[in-house]
Amino acid sequence: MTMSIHNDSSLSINKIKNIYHLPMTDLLHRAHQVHRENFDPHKIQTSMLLSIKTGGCPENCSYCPQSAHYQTGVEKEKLMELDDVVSAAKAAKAKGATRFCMGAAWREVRDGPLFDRVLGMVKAVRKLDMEVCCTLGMLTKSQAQKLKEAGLYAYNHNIDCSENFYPNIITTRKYEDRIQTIHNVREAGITVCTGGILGMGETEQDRIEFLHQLAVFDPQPESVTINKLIPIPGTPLEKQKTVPTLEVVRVVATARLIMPKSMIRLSAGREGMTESDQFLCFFAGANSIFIGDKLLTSANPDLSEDQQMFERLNLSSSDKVAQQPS
Ligand code: SAM
Ligand code: DTB
Ligand code: SF4
Repeated sequence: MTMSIHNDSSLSINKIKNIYHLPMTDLLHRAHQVHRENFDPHKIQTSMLLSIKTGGCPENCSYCPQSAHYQTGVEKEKLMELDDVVSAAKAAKAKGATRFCMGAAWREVRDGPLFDRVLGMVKAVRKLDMEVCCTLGMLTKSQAQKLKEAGLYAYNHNIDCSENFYPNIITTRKYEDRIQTIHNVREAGITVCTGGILGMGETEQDRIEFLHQLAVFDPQPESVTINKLIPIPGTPLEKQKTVPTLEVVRVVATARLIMPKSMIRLSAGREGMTESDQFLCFFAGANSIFIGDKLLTSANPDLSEDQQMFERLNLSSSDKVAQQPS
């Protein structure tokens, strides 16, 4: 059954628009208040990413360094071996990560030995007592079920932007395909991590519709990922202008108000944001980041820089690892 994209909800697009356009002082005040009601505002979850299968992806996502459609200098690599992934996960844990996310540049998962190897990775990382997350492209219901049985805690699958803006960015798959995978993940009992990218040329209306789509998932995603576009030379979006920080803050604050219990991850694009920029995002309700000097293929701030930022802002890494959903 294909689920509808917009289900019934009292959270109308207009209501979200009114929140998004509140005077900044009121928006920040309200978002921070809701943040405090639901979370410890001094705690930030730290996750680490590993690209287990890099480059050569058949999709044409206009932002992506790993798409085979563009010359970005990212070399195509084979799926990593189990032992190397386990070593990387142990190193991530030693650096304070409580969540480990394995990413593959695949359009979709195919059943067979490679998927079986990924299932082995999930099982092995699960034993290290971290939240295990994967982002592998589209999944069927039975693949989602197998990942769940292997111990997967979360699956990341981004809607990226509004449905209307989507065809400007990707034409090798449909928005509905993404939504369907998210439903498959949810049905298998895996927690949902989804979000998108700011700064791809979208309008404010697109951002509001994007936020609306995230908020009307029922239940709402446990984790919402907000990326600031990293413009990659060789991709169609290489010349995009940087999004002003206050626009990122507006999106984070709106997300916090309409999804009060979701973790909000300030993801790609922290490199180049000042400490005060990031502080505003944390104040507005962001409570998770990726640590380590590399995201999947692009740069992220050094761990020591983040540690110093945490000290100066009196933040600490949340040590709690969520219970596995039943
Ligand atoms: N292939 C899988 C998929 O598309 O779901 C998993 C990996 S894909 C790289 C994960 C997410 O990274 C994308 O959905 C996109 O939101 C984000 N991303 C990729 N390139 C980016 C960039 N240049 N700037 C910001 N975010 C980016
Ligand atoms: C997400 O929303 N952002 C992360 C994670 N989910 C997988 C990935 C960001 C990728 C940035 C570009 C790169 O490193 O290749
Ligand atoms: Fe990149 Fe994922 Fe799109 Fe492939 S499907 S081009 S890895 S974002």
